[in-house]
Amino acid sequence: MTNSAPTSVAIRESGRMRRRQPDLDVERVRSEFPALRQQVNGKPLVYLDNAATALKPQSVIDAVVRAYSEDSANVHRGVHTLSQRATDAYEASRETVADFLGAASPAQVVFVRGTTEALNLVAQSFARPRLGPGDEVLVTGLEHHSNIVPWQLVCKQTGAQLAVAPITERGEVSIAAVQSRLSARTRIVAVAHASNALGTVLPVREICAAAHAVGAKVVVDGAQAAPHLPIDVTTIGCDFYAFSGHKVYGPTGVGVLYGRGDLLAAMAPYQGGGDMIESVSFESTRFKPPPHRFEAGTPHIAGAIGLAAAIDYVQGLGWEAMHRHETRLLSSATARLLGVPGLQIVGRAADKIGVLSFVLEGVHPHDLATIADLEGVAIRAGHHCAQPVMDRLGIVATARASFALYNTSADVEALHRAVLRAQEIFS
Ligand code: C6P
Repeated sequence: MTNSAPTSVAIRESGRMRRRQPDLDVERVRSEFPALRQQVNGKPLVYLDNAATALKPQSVIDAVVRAYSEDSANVHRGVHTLSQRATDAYEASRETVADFLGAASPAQVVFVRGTTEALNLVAQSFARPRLGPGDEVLVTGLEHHSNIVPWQLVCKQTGAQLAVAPITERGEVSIAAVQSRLSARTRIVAVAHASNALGTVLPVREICAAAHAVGAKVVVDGAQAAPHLPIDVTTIGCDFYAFSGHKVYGPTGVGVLYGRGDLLAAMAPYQGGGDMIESVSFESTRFKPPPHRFEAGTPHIAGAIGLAAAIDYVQGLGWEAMHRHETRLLSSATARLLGVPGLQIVGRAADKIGVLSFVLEGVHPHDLATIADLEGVAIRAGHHCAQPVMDRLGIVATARASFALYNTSADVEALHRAVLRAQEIFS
């Protein structure tokens, strides 16, 4: 594992001793991400599209290379040494993920392709057989399409209705808003832990408690929270939790569905195929217990191993130091951009991850992102797969800068310069 693990230092605060992690050694962190060593359009890369996907540290790249160059075999199938090594590494990755999520057992961790597949799995395997006319699935007004469309599909299949808890003008979802849409008809509540378009962090713990009080199950879309906040599914109290490997500095094509043990055990398989069965005959098939029941076919073995390396990497840096660093970047970028005439920040929640969405008068977000790219600054523009958020706020798109642990105040300055450059060109 390559990381910049800080050692704890004791600081005196408010008259009592408290353990505080030292600040991130950002220059050292940056040296561990090879993609940052390049120039884009003749300028040093300033990567601010982390909500779309994060760059990968060398330790993750090495773990994936090792998986293919040394332990390159299928899992759960061979008695030969390579297959056993691959199986051990794959199953050890499951344990790392279980620990990362605070899950009670690795059996509660299902490897999938990403958040999208995890949410579809819950919709089809858990919700579909349990929903019917008169039932409701509750989402919020700031969900990513991946946490809307699977529920629309299952509602259509079962006759259930989709209900929506509204967001405020600032982009917040209050517990009162959720409660106002909960009823005895609510069977599933599907909510983001953090919004990709606005950065809002939702009160998922309170939402779980309120949903459980009416007998509903809660599915949390953790795609944007997992890279930024320590996750503990037991404390949150959710029934399912989904996240993607590529947003937590891991490989693409791998992600995780956490499910409560009793719920996973009561669910039918999502897909059929090899490696998910105990026995097969033409008359009947017996399925393996979870999690393997939900992992039909050859899984993304190197991806799961790379994901475990990514988790080791972020855990080694420490959540408190990362969070403090990203919060500082968000605050300084917010202050800097608010000083630009005609610029409006979209999403002003009190509790946010490092996502800064904005619109600039007279400049389409796509033009702004194109001009930023010419300056070497990578940001995203568009509806961010959250069209209902745009509709609610009366806009079609935003430009979005999203921060990660390797970003610096120099990156914030480069963003600010790129915004001013776009304004100058279009004025
Ligand atoms: N958001 C973004 O630029 P996948 O594609 O399965 O890894 O993740 C889907 C997804 C689900 N929920 C949330 C909250 C997300 O942010 C995303 C992915 C990217 O914002 C790509 S659209």
